[in-house]
Amino acid sequence: MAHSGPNSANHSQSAPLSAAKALGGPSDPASIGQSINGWQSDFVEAQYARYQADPNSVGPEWLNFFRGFELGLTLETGAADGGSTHVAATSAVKPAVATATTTAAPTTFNRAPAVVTTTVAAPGAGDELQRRVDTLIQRYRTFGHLAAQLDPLGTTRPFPEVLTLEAAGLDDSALERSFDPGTLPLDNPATLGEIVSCLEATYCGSMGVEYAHIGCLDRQAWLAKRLEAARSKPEFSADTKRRLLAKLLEADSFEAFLANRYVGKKRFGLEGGETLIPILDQLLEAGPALGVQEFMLGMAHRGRLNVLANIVGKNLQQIFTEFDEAWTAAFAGGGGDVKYHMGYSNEHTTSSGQKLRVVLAANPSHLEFVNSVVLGRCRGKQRLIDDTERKMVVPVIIHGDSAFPGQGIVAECFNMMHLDGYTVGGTIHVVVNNQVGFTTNPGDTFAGKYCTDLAKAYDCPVLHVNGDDAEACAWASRIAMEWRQAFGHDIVLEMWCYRKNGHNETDEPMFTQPVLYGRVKKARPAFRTYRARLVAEGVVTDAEVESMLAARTAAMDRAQTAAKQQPIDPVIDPFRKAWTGLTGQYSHEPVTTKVPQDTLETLAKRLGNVPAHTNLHKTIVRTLESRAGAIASGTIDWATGELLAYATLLVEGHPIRLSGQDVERGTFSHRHAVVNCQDTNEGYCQLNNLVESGKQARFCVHNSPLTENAVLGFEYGYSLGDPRMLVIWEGQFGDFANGAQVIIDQFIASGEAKWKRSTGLMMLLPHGYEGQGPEHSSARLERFLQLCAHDNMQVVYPTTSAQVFHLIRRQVKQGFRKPLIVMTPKSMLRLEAAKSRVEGLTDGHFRTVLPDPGIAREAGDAVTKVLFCSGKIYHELAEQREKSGQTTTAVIRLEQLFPFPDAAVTKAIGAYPNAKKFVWVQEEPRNMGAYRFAQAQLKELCSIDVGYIGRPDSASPAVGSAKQHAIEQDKILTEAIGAAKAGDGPAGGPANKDGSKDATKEKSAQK
Ligand SMILES: Cc1ncc(C[n+]2csc(CCOP(=O)(O)OP(=O)(O)O)c2C)c(N)n1
Repeated sequence: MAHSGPNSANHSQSAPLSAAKALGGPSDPASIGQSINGWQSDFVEAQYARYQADPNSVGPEWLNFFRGFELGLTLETGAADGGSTHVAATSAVKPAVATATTTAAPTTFNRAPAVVTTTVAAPGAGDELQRRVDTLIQRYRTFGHLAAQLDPLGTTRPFPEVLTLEAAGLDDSALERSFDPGTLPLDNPATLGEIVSCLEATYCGSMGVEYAHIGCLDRQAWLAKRLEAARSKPEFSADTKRRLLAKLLEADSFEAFLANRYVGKKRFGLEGGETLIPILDQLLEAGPALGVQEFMLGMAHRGRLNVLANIVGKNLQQIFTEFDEAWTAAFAGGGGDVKYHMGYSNEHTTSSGQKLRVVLAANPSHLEFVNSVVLGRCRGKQRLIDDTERKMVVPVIIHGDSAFPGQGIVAECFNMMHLDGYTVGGTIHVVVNNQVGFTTNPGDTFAGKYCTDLAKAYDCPVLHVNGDDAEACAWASRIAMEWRQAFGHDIVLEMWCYRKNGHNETDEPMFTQPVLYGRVKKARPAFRTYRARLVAEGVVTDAEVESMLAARTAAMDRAQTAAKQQPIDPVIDPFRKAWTGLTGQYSHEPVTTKVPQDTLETLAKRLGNVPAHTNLHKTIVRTLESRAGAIASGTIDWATGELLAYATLLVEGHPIRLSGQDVERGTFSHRHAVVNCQDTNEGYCQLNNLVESGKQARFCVHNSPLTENAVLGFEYGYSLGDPRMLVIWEGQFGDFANGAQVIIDQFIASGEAKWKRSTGLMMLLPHGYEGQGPEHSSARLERFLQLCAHDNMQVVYPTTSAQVFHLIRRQVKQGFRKPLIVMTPKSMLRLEAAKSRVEGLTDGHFRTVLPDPGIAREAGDAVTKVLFCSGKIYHELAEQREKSGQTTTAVIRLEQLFPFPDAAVTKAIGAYPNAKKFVWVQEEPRNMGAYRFAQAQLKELCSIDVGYIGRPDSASPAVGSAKQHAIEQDKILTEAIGAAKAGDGPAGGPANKDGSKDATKEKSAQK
């Protein structure tokens, strides 16, 4: 037998060390025991030398480790044991891809049998045979899933060559010989025949498990133990079996009822995948004993109504009300959504009487985008109930086999699994693999063996299970639940099933999948299969099942009749529980947000605190000193205004979460909410050290991973989970937000209209034309404005630090929750004119419209032209006017663009009775920015016709050349105000009411 041992060309002295590190490295010392924890290369090499001389001279852990390592080497070289590493499995659903695939070499840390071998054959020959048996055992643990019987449609995959006796250097003659079975739950010695049948039963039945990729031996062993002890098929009690049958019956009869009573109506039925219901039910059954108080579910349309009815417990009368379309629009403010997108929540009682909450998040059609929303919502809920171990609120996400590998947000969410600011303690993923996506075959959907392959990159076990075997599915479900609670790590359960009908009930699948559907037509529903099995086992009688069926159908019948007589609002009132006392009703009524000066003074000093024994960068020290002295100086810059808003809210008991890329420092280096020690790099957050600990709420600030999509979804979800926390997402530059456009369109802008779900999420989007090119100028204000209707969100573009102070505080203090979209500054962060006097914070409130501070009240009659604008350009217009000596043009700022402040606008122009000309001025191109929106609103609500000054229509937001930008900007200002007088220096113009002054431009500090 060819042997690729340590002496082969593939072996190098440093290999064991790198393999040992692959076990988890220094951060995962538990993986192989104390002696390896140090990961000293000399030590590992010395152990290996001893092992080479005499395998029994090293301890059992090292023995196992090196044996696994060498096995990996042999498989990598493809010459192991005279066998082949070619796995000739042919997937039933991916013939083109899987036929004669060469398996990737297993990782070098696959666990070898943990018990030291005692030879039962003659010395020498016996050792060698035992080694081959060990190899075989390891191969079943690694590749057994390839031989598992997963397809309920009966397609089989050829038995993989790698699992044959011959490939391991054995043959039938060894079947009666005795060997050490290692950690297999068999007597020692056991015959090879017993070993093989144990392995076949465990790894090649209705469940195939992938876990050899997991980089932690303890976790591999945990799974092996559970799977092997039960041979992947535990003996369920008669009660459990009856429950599984009852859940299948509910799932089956629900679809049958709908198919019968609502012929031709789209419902995206679960037929073919009904075992999803017992799978989810088993999670609910097992959860409470493992500490779960709430399951937070996310899923797409397929089978959603069934889950709502039979897992979440949505009232059948409500569901039938939706089918009958018997509700009025008032049931769901703004028009609602189709029934298979709606969310629900309910209390659930397990068979043993334990209570828990089950929530299904509302979901748009966009597959998988709900995932991060579910995670964020879980995290918010975990914080609310102080679930620090993250075991009480558990996310369960149900995926489709096409969507899971296809949608990038799935990978983004896996990546967040163990990040400090985003972990939820593990997610249970259930992939409903119905072997088709709309009309697309698996071979066109994913590359690789399974649609779930992505999960392996994140060390998740993958349990592939045949949906026709309810008990195997139930067992997989329990393992998933236990794993998640034991390790706080994601796990994937892939249920192989089929889709009985077309993509929806009106679709014809025979157009595109005639062969598959030939088999589907002959398939027996899982309920009937399991029913027959339990009747044969004597667990139930046919008569009992018939009466269960009759009772269920009668209940649905009653609910349908009742729904016709008395339609029930299908949407539950969202302002309950954590949302009690809040509303979704916007109001322009000013909110009290001012703060007394002595409070501001104390907090500013705390914000400027240089922590003892922390060596800070000298620029940071200067920044902090200036913060500490801000109130005394009387002038508040943007960063201090923002931080004082946070600080005042925190000491008033309002927690805040700020997340996004580089938010701790701030992209433009203005915030420094966390300062780092120059010696240790340790971060210190003044906002969490404002007063004695326990007397302030927490400021949770997290630099996010580099995704807009998943993180914005997460923060949106968080804001649903905890409405009293101010949840803020900041874009690096505003235009990066379009990487999360689905979250903005499908959830933030329309979630309230579709699902009655309010959110107080705040988005900070750096915006402004400063010559930085097309990609760093625009937060696409126009897109947000286009989404505005029915007071669905607040869109603002504040121009002073006092305004941002009040704005942030208003978002928490107002009695309603609406998303807040803020165009935020870059260069304006350091603009003198954008600074406010302290009185701007100790007095006043956020003002939706700012009148012109440069035109005295008594000079209003002289004004003949009024410019309307929003944001940064105001300061440039004011500066230009100062330089030009203009006195007949007033500039009115719309600090809030939506909900449109028409009354405030009307009041502001009242100061200029002789104004004849009204113009909207902006720096964005005409087809962008606020112009078209503001023009329509001014016309409709204020009866003002405005002209336009700004950049002409453009396909790209801005030019690439800074010089060209400056020429364009100057043209706008000259057109709006007139030319500046030659030789004018920087302006030091009149102060706003909040104390800010006219412009002196400063350069952006953006790095
Ligand atoms: C992001 C997104 N793209 C496209 C679609 C249209 N669509 C709806 S279902 C579907 C197929 C999904 O297949 P799969 O994930 O296997 O789930 P199944 O429908 O088979 O349950 C597609 C492409 C969608 N809903 N969302």
